[in-house]
Amino acid sequence: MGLIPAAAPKRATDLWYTEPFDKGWRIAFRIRQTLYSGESEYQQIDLFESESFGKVLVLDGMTMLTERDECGYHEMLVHLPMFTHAKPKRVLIIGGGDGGTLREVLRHPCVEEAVQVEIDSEVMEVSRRFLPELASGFSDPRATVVVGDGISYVGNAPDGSFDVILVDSTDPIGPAEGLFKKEFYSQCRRVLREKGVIAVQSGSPLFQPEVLRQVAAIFKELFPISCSYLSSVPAYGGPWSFTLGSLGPDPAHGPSRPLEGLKGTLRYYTPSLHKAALALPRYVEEMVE
Ligand code: AG3
Repeated sequence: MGLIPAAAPKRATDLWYTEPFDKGWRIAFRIRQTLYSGESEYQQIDLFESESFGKVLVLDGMTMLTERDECGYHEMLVHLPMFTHAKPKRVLIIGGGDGGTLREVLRHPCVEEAVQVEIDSEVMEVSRRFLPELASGFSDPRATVVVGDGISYVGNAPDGSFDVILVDSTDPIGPAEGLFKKEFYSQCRRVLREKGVIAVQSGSPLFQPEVLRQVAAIFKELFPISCSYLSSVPAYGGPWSFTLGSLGPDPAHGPSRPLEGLKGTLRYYTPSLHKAALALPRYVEEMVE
């Protein structure tokens, strides 16, 4: 016979993490449990278990991934360029400390070596500890992990030493700023082998249109073939853009090889989506033409 209110709160606290994408719009996740919070030499690292999107990794207050929708980001950053190339053997990953990009690269049996250059070893450690499914590639014998600055690594790398380069960076503020500049991309072009392909994350077309505009314009200058494409990542506010540059193969032709033979199961990328992702909404097309 108690007078318990119908909407009695189940817990005393109701914690939410929010990322403001602009002055009037933010994305929020209900936190079930905080798993890690610490400051590295480069940035603030937070990781929590959310109510409905699995674990969420946050760097400097910006959502990097959720377990539920990271496939929309990692599979599209990786498989579109990897299947555009006929047979990528040596792959360079800049950033991507959580390991998701490396995991996707290593699904391709033709890859002989994947070199990952990440500036913040603490992000990799946090991922190994709390996101083992994403970090699985770190222990693959084909993976070489370099803790260091991606810009100087590429600057010092020999001409024509990689088939595919993937840039999995944070937003262009803080440690990742230089990864969006023309000097860096032209060094990347130098380091690509003949018929090499590069793909980079180029920001939200909704909230960072100037990032996409700038990257697309630089790629157009530097690469004989270039294009931007979209994926859908709810944790980043909907559409997310990637920009690809190619010294030979045309991504518009779709995957160069059958998907059979790829290790594990994909959740997002398909051959039809490879082509479809290149079709842009009018407002995005206008940004990149
Ligand atoms: N890196 C790019 C995500 C940037 C998201 N930006 C934001 N939430 N403001 C993702 C890293 C995953 N490997």
